[in-house]
Amino acid sequence: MPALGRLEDLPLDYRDELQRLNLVPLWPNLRTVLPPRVPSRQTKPVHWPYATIRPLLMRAGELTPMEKAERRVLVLANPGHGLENMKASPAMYLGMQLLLPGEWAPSHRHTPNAVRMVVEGRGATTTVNGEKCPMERGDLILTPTGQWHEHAHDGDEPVVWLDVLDLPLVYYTETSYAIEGQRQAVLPGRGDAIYAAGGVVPTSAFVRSEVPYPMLRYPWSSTRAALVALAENQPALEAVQVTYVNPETGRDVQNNLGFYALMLRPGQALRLPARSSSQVFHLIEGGVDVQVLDSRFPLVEADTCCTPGYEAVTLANRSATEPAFVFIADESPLHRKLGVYEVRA
Ligand code: 1HN
Repeated sequence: MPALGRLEDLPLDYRDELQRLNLVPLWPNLRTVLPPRVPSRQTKPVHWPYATIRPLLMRAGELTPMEKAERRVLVLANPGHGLENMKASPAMYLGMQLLLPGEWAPSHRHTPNAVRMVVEGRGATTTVNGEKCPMERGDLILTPTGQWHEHAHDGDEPVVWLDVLDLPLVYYTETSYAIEGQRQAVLPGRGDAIYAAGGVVPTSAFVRSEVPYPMLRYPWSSTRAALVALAENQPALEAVQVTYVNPETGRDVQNNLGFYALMLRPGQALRLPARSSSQVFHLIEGGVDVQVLDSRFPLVEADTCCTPGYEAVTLANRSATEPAFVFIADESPLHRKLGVYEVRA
């Protein structure tokens, strides 16, 4: 590729006049916005060990009452994007949220899509549009765009969960805002009960056509059982992975981010080929080494890490006798919509 003219090559008066008229020459910037073959990425591989987050989160519980926080969260920020921008990757926001016994995080709705992956504790619930979802370790709970949601805690130990939002994307498009609400009346009925069986969905046209997010809670016990069954029934399958889908459409549960659960067989090392999307890995059970570029992260339970797009990632189960279970989030639904999704061998 030939080198292109630089800004400094242009006479000062010409540059000044362009600037005054809000004009910019393309050629000095062309290779920056269109680099050869591989995009430039600000996303750095980052490991956030839970053992380092937890004491700081508990301290936040002492320092900042709910009334002063609304959501008591420590954001997992990627230094490559600038900490203040609160991005784990171009489109993903991550935060560890603490709710103490008796606390309530008030109802609101907003344009960004969110999910919660429960990390520790029992007794908390998230109510989404009137559906009260219990929160247990490994459960995935959706609060999609525009849905009222609030968190409550009737238990007796701290509850922590990982929030994953497409906030950076929604903020970037200047469409991010929230509306405060009232405490929700809890309605009867739970999507995770209605859709508990694979392969059958309610025939009712109402359920099938009118509810955009029919299932809001994906219990870990079911997801784990699905992975174990998949591993047993497809002994030759390399990537024992399931995708969290809308049970009515079979499509990704949310508009922009994709969510998956992966089981590594005892002793298994799995190479995920390079793909366009950044990825987030959160270890639910076991011990897994995550390797990308020059980084190797020895994840223990409740640890989280992220990896940039266009790089192969290898996940290795450190146990020779027990399986390991990983929650994964990525930006592939967004990439598919943009038409830029790719996997490279
Ligand atoms: C939010 O609504 C929650 O509802 C958590 O728990 C984190 C981060 C940014 C914007 C909205 C919640 C959030 C958030």
